[in-house]
Amino acid sequence: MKFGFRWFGAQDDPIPLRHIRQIPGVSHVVGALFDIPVGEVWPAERVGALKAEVEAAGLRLEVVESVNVHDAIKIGLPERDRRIANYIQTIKNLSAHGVKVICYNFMPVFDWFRTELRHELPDGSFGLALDSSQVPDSVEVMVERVRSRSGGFSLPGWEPERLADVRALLEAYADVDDARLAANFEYFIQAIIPTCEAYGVRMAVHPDDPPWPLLGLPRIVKDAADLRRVESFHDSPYNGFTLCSGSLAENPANNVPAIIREFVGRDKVPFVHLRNIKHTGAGSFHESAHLSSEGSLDMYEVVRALADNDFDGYARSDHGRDIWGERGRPGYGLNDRALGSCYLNGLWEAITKAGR
Ligand SMILES: [Mn+2]
Repeated sequence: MKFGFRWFGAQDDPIPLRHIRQIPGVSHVVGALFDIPVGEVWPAERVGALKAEVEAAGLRLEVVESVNVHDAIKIGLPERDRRIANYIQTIKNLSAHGVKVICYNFMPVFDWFRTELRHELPDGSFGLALDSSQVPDSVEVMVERVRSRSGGFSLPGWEPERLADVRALLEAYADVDDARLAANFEYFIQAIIPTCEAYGVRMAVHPDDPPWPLLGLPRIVKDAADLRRVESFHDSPYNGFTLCSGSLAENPANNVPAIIREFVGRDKVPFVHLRNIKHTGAGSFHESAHLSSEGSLDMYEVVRALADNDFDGYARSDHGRDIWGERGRPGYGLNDRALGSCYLNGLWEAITKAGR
């Protein structure tokens, strides 16, 4: 397992690379070019500059999160072929600089969804939370709520430019049901995977977060059955998954260790996100510290499922809380994600050594 840490770039992340370099066990940065509009080509020289910056700090850049998929592709508009051609060029440009894995998602409109970005926990720390009773009827209210509570950061998937007319965007999805979204997903996968195979870049779709429909929008990457359908679009190690323990576990019916065993066992998982959540009611949860004792997920079983299947892909600690007075990017402060990295590396060492 190669351990990484998500970083939002020197312009937009308060955490310097030299601090990431000091987290024990972390050797990779999971990065992106956050300023390139969705659907445009990532210029090769910009990718090369990012890689050089990361390597100058003693870290590696082999996983990109995310190259987002343009809404025209998800909706199936005539413009999609041009957007797919751009995506294919981006895959080639990333490959030219040694990127091995692209994380992405196929969620309409919203990449992730929480009602609270600064939910106070009993120990005085703050984490993200979704309280299903607090989801507003109006998407404009929701967009404004996220914007005003983001602590001044532009949050991926909630870019103000893209959501400036969120009502029109939602209307564009009016005829896109589960079946149509799945057909558009299959069209995209069949178009890009031959390039991925030729250029050695593995696609890794992130599960829907949360894994259920919201605001009338379909969700089609929610559970093991959905993952098997995605797999069937083009059966190849290059058409794989970012198994995110927290996103999948938000639905208590998802058995996360079993999902890991199934898909890692078939070599379909180049990348994992490891975090814990605590269920607080039907359709409601808050994010917690990474330890099993702090949430609803047995993280020992999650890491053991990876180790038992000789997982040799990339991992990172997912969302952390704000602790010790840090006011970080929501979910992406330094301190708690660093604690999570150490805990997860400790589980990995204990499990893999005991198995020898
Ligand atoms: Mn995740």
